[in-house]
Amino acid sequence: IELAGNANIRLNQIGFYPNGAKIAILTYTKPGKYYVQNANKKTVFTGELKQSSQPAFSGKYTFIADFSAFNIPGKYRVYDPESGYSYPFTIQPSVLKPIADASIKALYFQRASIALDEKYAGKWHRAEGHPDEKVLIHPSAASDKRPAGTVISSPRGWYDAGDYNKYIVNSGISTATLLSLYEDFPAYMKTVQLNIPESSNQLPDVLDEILWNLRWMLTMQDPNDGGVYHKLTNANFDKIVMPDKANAVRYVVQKSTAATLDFAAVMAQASRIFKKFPAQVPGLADSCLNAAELAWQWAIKNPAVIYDQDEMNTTFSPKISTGAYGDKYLSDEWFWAGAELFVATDKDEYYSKIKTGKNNGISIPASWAKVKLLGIYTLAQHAALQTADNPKLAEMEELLLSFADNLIEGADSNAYQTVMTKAPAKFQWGSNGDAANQGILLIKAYQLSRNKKYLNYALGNLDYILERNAAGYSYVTGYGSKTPMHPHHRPSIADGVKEPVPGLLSGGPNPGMQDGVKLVSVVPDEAFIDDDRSYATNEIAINWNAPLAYLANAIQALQKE
Ligand code: 9MR
Repeated sequence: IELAGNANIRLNQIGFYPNGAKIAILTYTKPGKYYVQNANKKTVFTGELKQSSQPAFSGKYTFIADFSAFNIPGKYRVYDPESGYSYPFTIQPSVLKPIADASIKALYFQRASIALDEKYAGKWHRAEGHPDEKVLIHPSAASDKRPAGTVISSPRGWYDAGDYNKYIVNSGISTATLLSLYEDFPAYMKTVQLNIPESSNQLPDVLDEILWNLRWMLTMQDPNDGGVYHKLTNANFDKIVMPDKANAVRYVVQKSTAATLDFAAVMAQASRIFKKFPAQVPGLADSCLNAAELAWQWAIKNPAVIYDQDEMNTTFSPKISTGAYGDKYLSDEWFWAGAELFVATDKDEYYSKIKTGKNNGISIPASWAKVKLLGIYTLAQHAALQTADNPKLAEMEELLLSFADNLIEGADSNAYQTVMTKAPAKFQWGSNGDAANQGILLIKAYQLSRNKKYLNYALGNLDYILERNAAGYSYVTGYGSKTPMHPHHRPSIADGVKEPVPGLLSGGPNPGMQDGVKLVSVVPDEAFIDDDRSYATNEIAINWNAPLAYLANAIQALQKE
């Protein structure tokens, strides 16, 4: 049955695990009772609304309906006379599995250099785009061995976002996040079937999907010196066309220290994981580790080569105007690469880079530009490597838990009852990615401590993403009653299919309006518009989908806890 509802009542539009927390937030009501009703409008649970102790960013207080105690599987809505009915939701085991799967499958839909067959892609099937077998060395990247105009082959990889370029820095954190998902939940991830072209082989599907990007990343290293090109890109963003119609000349541009260290970190982590699959991917783990160490050597010789696109454009042509991912602060990249290489090799040379600056300058959550936390995760999870001469490692676990404690402190008093909505939250470009990345920290804290409060707040941020939020959207395309229909995503706009490609996480609230599209509200957590021109709020990107995939799959793996 189709059940109508409205967004006056904000809740996870997909649903809840029987034994899990269940919270709805009411935005226009007054104190009183609320009801959970089944499809026949029969009341199955009655509760008392509780006013939030702090207002939302809008200044308005909300009312909280906590029906966690109700645990009978079925399809329901929350009802309150002032607000009407919520969108319908389901209570059942594995209720979030479809979205957990879809969040990884979304990366398949982002694949360059392959046709998406109907068998795997359904109505979103499309022709191959960007074979990337003839990519030019841009003048900014010229060297003796590879002068400008040299042709290299650099196929595969995931398109970064709504555009069709491939950027190493952003691929780095995205690939690492998915590798961590596998590494942290191997038993569950082995059961996840994604219906992708490699599904019948002997590798878990998530690793097959990762390989599509990892193999591309390997081609971005100059074998002559180990340096890694910052990105593979057109000179300018493509028009809104399907991938096969986007045929601009492609370049690899200048090598950068950030790209090279991110690459080193990912390859070291990948070597650890693929070592367990010698029969399926013979030699791959060794190739990854060699590539990582070679990259590190380049970085040692070139410790601070910043990718400054504006400055590059003053010297070289064609000028490049696509995403810059230009990070000026590299101590966190050094730390992350050092940590991954240390864990992979146990060599002092890497350890010496992580000895210093334990605690300062750590950005929570991690982001493409701030990756130190990724190194902390790895060190905390490999505490077995501790020796008398590296006492710092012993502190990593404590450090991680203290970050999680800071994050959850006071979160139950805000209007949406989530870590994400705790003041002074920054709703910046890709804020939904931040919500997911906070969730990862909380999941890691739960794994280390087994304290369920972290798991509950991680689930709270997933609920936030799936509509328990001020904008009233379930931000994952195709999952929920009110989801973005017009993401800034070239294939979704150009393919002639009404529904956007499914499983994509929209960037989310960001009052910045960097794209010039006027927003109805610039209240930080409401600053969102489902308009495909609004790339500052409604684009999709691999570095937002990857943490969603981590969070949703981790929650699904831990659903019985
Ligand atoms: O996610 C990136 C955000 O942190 C930056 O503020 C923004 C502007 O530089 O760029 C975002 O990344 C975009 C990239 O540059 C190009 N592809 C689309 C990305 C998502 O919008």
